Amino acid sequence: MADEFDVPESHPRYESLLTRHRIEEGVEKGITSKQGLIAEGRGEAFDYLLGERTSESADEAERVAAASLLLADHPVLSVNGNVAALVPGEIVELAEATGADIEVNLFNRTEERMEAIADHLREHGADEVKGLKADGRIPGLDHERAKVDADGIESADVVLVPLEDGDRAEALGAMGKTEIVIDLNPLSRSAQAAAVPVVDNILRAVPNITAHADALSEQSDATLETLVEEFDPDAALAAAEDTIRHGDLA
Ligand code: PTJ
Repeated sequence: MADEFDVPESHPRYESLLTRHRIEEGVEKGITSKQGLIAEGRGEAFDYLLGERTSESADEAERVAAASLLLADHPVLSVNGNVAALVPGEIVELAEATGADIEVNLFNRTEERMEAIADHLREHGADEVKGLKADGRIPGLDHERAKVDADGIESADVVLVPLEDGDRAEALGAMGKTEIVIDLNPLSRSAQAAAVPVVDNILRAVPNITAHADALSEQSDATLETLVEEFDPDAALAAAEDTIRHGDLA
């Protein structure tokens, strides 16, 4: 994908332009929904106000996200149309580093998009992609949005839900799952519902969670549990909101 993108890396808006290019291609390939373009624009505005970098508190949340995934009995990484367009290979690497399943789970679910995303993930190295059986349900949501795999998200104990709609993030939380949410808006209901809110661009967050997982892989469960227990999600959200409201954009 990126090879058809001819903006030089030295361009000051390189990352942002690459992101737009990937999302646009995602729409053209039938992976990303048109609403995904709007979501991308909203995310960019928050990223700009956050300084387009991983803050210290986001890095800490990413480390805790890695610890939660490593501790989980059945971790699942949920992939929607934006995630598939932006970080397909990086999601596969995170799944490998943490032993997680990958499941396609769409807000605007159609069988064509489900298949296109699963194929795209396989092209990027995924062995198994869940979500197509749809023999499980998230209680409290309407039919299409509630569809999950019984041996995937339905039976997961820890779920990574990046760029998620608030309703579904809350419904997954109500199922008793530990939710790790990646969302650039610290005020979104998804981020607020998360046990581990990661307020960072998914482009930076996913590879950084993988790097932390690799670094933590030899640690004892007790050490990982301490990291998770000491994490304060409200403090992480407050730090991000403070940067957005009072940060220095210079
Ligand atoms: O592919 P589907 O059908 O599952 O639909 C996916 C979208 C994203 C369209 C759907 O889930 C949706 O409408 O989401 P929202 O409610 O717009 O929420 C998306 C959130 O992701 C917003 O809070 C954005 O600020 C945030 N966001 C957008 N781009 C990024 C991001 N967060 C992290 N990294 C990004 N690159």
